[in-house]
Amino acid sequence: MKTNSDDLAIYGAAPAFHETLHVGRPNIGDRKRFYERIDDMLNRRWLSNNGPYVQEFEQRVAEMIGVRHCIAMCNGTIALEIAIRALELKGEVILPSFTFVATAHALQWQEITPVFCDVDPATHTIDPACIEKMITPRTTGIIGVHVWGRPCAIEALEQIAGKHRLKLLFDAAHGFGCSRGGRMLGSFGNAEVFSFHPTKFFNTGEGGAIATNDDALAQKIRLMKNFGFSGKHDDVIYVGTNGKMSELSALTGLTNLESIAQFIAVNCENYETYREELAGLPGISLISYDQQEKCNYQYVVLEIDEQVTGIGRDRLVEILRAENVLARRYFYPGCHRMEPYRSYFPNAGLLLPHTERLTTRVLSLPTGTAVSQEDIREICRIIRIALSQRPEEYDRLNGSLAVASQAGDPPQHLPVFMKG
Ligand code: T4K
Repeated sequence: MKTNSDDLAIYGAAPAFHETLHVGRPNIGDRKRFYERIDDMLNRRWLSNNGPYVQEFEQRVAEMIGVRHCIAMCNGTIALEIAIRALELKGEVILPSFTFVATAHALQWQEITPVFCDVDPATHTIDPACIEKMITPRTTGIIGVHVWGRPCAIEALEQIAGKHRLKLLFDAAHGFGCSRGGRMLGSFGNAEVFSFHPTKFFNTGEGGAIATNDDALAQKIRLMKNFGFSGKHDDVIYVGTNGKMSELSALTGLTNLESIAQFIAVNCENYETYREELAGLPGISLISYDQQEKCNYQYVVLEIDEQVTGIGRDRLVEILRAENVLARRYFYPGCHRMEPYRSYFPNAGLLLPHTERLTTRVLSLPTGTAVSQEDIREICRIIRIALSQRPEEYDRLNGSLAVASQAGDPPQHLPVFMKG
């Protein structure tokens, strides 16, 4: 157990953890059920193309979120691309820059211009008050992102979309298992898109889904994800791609679905421990979740106010990484500062003050079933020690970080094969 700054690995002490603690370690369901289903799949010799596990998975998810259609996909990014295309979005689409880059890329990939909008600093989701002034005659839609599983201001977005006859799509990559007004995410807007990547609290290996209550849209999406095949052999009636979920992914999903109550309970307990252990630390705030709603508690996100802590977010990330705690700076630096967007819109940051601020202050910490309560207490102790350093110790910290970078140390977080 670390007790003071001399114990910090950044100053040469042994790291707190031998094995790296990650943000986004997959939650794994019952292995026996998993292997049984694999055997079943192999015996059946049906591995893809709308197999029985995919059909069962789609039905279970649709029931769980209370939506007419769930169309399983090979990943969340392709699901976004297909949803965007099926909704016939073109020209310009308004979305937050404070999201994973896949949201913007899914538009740009189809030569649709992403128009970045600022977020509400309290919720980290797209700020409806900023949207209307970004609407032009070329605007065809809005994409809201339920960042950290906290729902967007859905009613305000619906109202703006209705008034301007825009399509409304939600990137619900973080939002599986969460609700708004008692209604599960997945059933809002024209459609919602989930990611079931291993870093999400519920995973299918790789995977995603589009959820919608629109029958015609669902039918179009089904055609699009399967090359435009009508369902009859050799009969293509639409332009399509390959967005199909495999049977292996679907059976992984079916198995993990059986454990989601447990995954959420662990996440919730982890979140509460972080909350207790970090309580009262000046300059540190832990994002909150609405206890009245269903939440998956997948993200333990801190906001660091350097004016108060004296140590900025990036310094804290380095201190944690030296301890083998791979904290992540999601979503640094913001889509508008990534290519090709930063070349297309070099001044976008001027319109995104809250996004700019958040991307330098926000930090995600490890949680999920791979992290123990004791791990969390030790992470919190490290954060407390890091923040309790006296200003004269910051010079020592700056020195340690400079030595590490001059020595050309590969960043701790790179996989072994990428280290020089
Ligand atoms: N929209 C939003 C808002 C999203 O957050 C995402 C994905 C998407 C759309 C697109 O959905 P997908 O097409 O991915 O289904 C990760 C994920 O790759 C990405 O899915 C996720 N968002 C994003 C927030 O995080 P990276 O580049 O940070 O991944 P990586 O390789 O650094 O992994 C994250 C951590 O998880 C690592 O520390 C290691 C750990 N990990 C990862 C995998 C894959 C494991 O422990 N086991 C694993 O199997 O993007």
